[in-house]
Amino acid sequence: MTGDDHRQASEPLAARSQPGAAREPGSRSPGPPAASRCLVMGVVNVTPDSFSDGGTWLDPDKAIAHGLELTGQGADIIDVGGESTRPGAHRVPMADELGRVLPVVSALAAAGSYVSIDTMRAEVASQALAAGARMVNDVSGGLADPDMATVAAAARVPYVVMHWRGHSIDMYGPATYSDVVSEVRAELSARVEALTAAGVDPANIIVDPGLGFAKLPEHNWALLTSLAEIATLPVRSEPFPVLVAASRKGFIGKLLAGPDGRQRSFAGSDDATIALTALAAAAGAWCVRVHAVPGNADAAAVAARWRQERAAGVR
Ligand code: PMM
Repeated sequence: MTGDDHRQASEPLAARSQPGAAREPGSRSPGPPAASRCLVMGVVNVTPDSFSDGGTWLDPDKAIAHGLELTGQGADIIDVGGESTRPGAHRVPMADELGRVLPVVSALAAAGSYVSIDTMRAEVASQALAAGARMVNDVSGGLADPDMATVAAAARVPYVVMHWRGHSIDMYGPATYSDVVSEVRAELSARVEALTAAGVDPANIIVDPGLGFAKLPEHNWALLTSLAEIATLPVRSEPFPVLVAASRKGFIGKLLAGPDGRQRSFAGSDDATIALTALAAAAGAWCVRVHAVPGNADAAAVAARWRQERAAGVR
């Protein structure tokens, strides 16, 4: 890898000259941002109660500064959310969600960050896109709000369709599967079919297995080791880009529990998240959604070099 390659690999999308990066906010050409490596999405939760960072970035100035810091650390995309989806969470009134995310989205977009809006509400997505967001991340895959498909279709922006079985108030009730990989694939495929029938361009769809959402640890591990199958859905033969959002989730903390059985802390799970980023990126993930950017950006660069070598030298 040359010095130029390395700079390219570690430069944030917002500053890079390639298809996704070159896209101006208004241009709305189909397809998610492209890169020669797995992209890194930095999380800005503007919430009082998200599971790992709730309350830390609720103040808009702090959230904006954090988003800029993540961009400076190499995040390609900044995912701004105003509603926690931690297990047991209640819905947040829409006015609160809008009040949390809009100032942060506007400021980060104006500063040149590539902003994704993490919401299940069509109206929030619509207002965030008008404020400069360039991508929609919907953990419900269009199920929570029937108008989301219309907004995503009209906006013609990249749209993350996550596998979801219901609101977080009952996170684990629906976590029953006889074959988690084939059931998640079938349910994601049905969502993609419904969304494309409603006008969403399939070229804009990114799929996400929804780690932790109606999933027990064994389900998460099965899905993580089946990313190629998640990408290739029954609905079409060409693979979809896959987003992996494992960062700090409880199944990592459980894996790393100490001899006393106490689960590893959220921030104490960051090194294991980096390990998962390397594995997911080497397996072809399109993007990882993470709280701590630098180590994950390095892992994505390592995996890109790994993939390049593997593709060049089948020896
Ligand atoms: N998880 C959370 C929030 N947003 N978006 C996608 N696409 N996939 C996820 O798994 C996902 C998400 C919850 O985690 P957080 O509290 O760390 O934001």
